[in-house]
Amino acid sequence: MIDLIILAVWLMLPAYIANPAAALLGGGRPIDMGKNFTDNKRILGDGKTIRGFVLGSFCGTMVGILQILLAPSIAPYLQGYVSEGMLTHASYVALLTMPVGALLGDMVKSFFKRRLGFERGAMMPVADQLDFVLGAWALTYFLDGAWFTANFSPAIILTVLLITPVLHLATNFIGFKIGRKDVPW
Ligand code: CTP
Ligand code: MG
Ligand code: K
Repeated sequence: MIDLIILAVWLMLPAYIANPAAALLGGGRPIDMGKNFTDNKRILGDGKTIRGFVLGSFCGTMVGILQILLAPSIAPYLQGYVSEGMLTHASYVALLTMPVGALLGDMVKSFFKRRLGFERGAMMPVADQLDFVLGAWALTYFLDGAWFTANFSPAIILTVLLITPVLHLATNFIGFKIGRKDVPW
């Protein structure tokens, strides 16, 4: 089981990094330029900024590049935990699609949150925790389906769906404690 968790975190890391990086480094001009949708509510809201999107994607991609560079030295320690070759079968497409897809998924969720009347930052259980996972998977599947299906077995997908909410809540709690988030979710 621990092997599944290690591999799930390893595969998801560029997407996982994108969110807290956007929270730490985001701010400034909102992506929706402050505009309202036809329902007179904000299209996305002030929580989705251009800087957060760009720097969050950048950090996720940088972490993915580090992973590719480190994989050969880490792989021997994980022998027996993850199947051979897993850590070293890199996708240069996924380096971008995992973090960018994660933040696109987060944006799509905010769009629907606003339509449903949730204020910026209001908690929407499940959607808040899995938005970026679904976004990362969708964009990656679309642009590098071969890599996606080779790595994301049903067991890994289930593991990611189970561990992500826990990891997400833990990260957000830290963000709240250090004063980067107004709410602990
Ligand atoms: N953030 C950003 N740009 C993004 C995504 C996030 O600047 N594209 C920053 C914002 O400061 C945001 C914080 O990260 O407030 C936390 O992100 P998230 O929880 O996704 O946003 P919320 O403020 O909760 O807004 P929403 O209700 O729309 O999800
Ligand atoms: Mg939030
Ligand atoms: K989020």
